[in-house]
Amino acid sequence: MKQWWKERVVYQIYPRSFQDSNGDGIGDIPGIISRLDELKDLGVGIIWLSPVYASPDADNGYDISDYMDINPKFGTLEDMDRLFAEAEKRDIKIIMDLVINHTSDEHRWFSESRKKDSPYRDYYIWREGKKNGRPPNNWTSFFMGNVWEYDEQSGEYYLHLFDKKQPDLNFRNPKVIREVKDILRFWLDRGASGFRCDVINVIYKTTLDDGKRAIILQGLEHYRSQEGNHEILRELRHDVLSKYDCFTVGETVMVDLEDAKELCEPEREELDMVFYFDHLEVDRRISRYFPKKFKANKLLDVLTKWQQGLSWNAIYLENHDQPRIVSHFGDDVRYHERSAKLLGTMQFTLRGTPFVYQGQEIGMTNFDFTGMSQLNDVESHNIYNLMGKFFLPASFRWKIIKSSSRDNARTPMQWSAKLGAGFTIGMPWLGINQNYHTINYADQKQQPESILSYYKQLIALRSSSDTLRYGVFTPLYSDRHVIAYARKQNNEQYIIILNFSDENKKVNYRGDIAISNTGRNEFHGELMPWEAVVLKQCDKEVQ
Ligand code: TEU
Ligand code: CA
Repeated sequence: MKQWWKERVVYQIYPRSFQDSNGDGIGDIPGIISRLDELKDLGVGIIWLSPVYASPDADNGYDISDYMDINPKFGTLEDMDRLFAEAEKRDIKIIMDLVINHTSDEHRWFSESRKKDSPYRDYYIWREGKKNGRPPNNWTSFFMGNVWEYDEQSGEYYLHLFDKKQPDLNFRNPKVIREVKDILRFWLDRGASGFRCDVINVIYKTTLDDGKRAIILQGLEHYRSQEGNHEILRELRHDVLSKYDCFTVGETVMVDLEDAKELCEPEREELDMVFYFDHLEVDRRISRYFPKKFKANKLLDVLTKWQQGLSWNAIYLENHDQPRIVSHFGDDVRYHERSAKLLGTMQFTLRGTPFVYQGQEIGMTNFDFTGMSQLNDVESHNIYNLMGKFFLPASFRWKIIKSSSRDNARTPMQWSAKLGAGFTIGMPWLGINQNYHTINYADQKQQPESILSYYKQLIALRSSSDTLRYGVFTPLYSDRHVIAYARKQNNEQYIIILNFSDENKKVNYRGDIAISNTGRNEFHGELMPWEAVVLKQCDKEVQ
């Protein structure tokens, strides 16, 4: 079925790194407003705003202390209202980040909850330790270590799947669900068009029994995609979301295709789309922190599974938790521009709603930091320290962090070659990548051959083609370096051919070019290094 959120392109803003307006080195809401015209120009139709709520920023806003107020670093509720209005003027919708698995430990609910006899006690998950003085169970956290923190004040432990400053809410308590509904209504009434739902498939903990032994996320089987979780999603949809013209995309962790179907197939009436991680993990083992060799055919296998398995996909290559895609799947040294364009070509020719992360449209690369002291990310520090406990050498630990740290995606947006990269006139909260002199928005805006200009063309192409938005996906060919697939609808077909290598490659396709990252007009079967071509065939040519 056609839907507006299937036709528009989403752009993710990580507010603190997007645009500073007052020189304090932190991006803010007035800064976002000042860049709306640039987003419109790119062809963006929806903004996903990473958290802007009140927060002590232990995890950069993913630890919320008041869901109905704005972090003063970013502005005020009035600024937010102005952002909704200014975006609407430009026909840009906004979805908010809904972080409800946990709150900040500085949320009023949690301060109350620390008192044993408070009506808020049951808003969180409190347990006594084991007799031998050990924590209540053996679960391990997403950010490493145990999930339990002992609280002196009440003599019990509370559960936190993420940092200890992010206590998990208790979704077995109907009052918590009621609070969430109020939060949804609050933002929908103010102008939000939906939500990106943070770690939404782990909010319901069925039991607190010990988990079976596992290298990562011990205990997962007690809280991943549980029936109770599905029930809550249906309830939120039925009681609130269905009353508005809005959509949801769930960030769903550790999901396989079967899980994902249950979370987002339309007849389930839970979520509209999910972010899964399979495609980004084709060159990783166990987790993001353990790389292995990239093989293009493996990527096509994974894409095929999800393209054909779900009725609608959320297509993303980057977000604020992942290294930059041109540094990950591309070649950010020798073929920076061409490989960035190839990856964009892939993203806009797959079936699903495309999500572009800020800076991706200019090919921003991983950070150029040289040591841990330059990093901010809580997860990176936790992991670096944990590896230290296992006596891993510092050089090895740094190598792992350098390629996988979340700060790779969080360095400030490179708007121009001016001091501060056009992001700030002050001291940026996180170091700016020095390649802003050569990789920046202002220069690329002037250059018809730039990555930015190519993204505009890709977005325009997708917007003009029902086949590219809704057509059926079919894999055609793959080897270790090259993949090809088709998108087809009625009597029109596109063939997409991508060369993930720095060598020339031959394939058996010919035809007229709809778009290519080398600017060629005809294709006779030979690909240049990192070349992407999209062929268009009509009528009789299509079998
Ligand atoms: O991320 C959840 C998640 O599982 C990861 O991608 C996670 O960041 C981790 O790196 C796994 O290695 C979401 C948010 O996107 C992230 O920024 C938050 O830190 C996290 O939830 C907690 O709210
Ligand atoms: Ca600021």
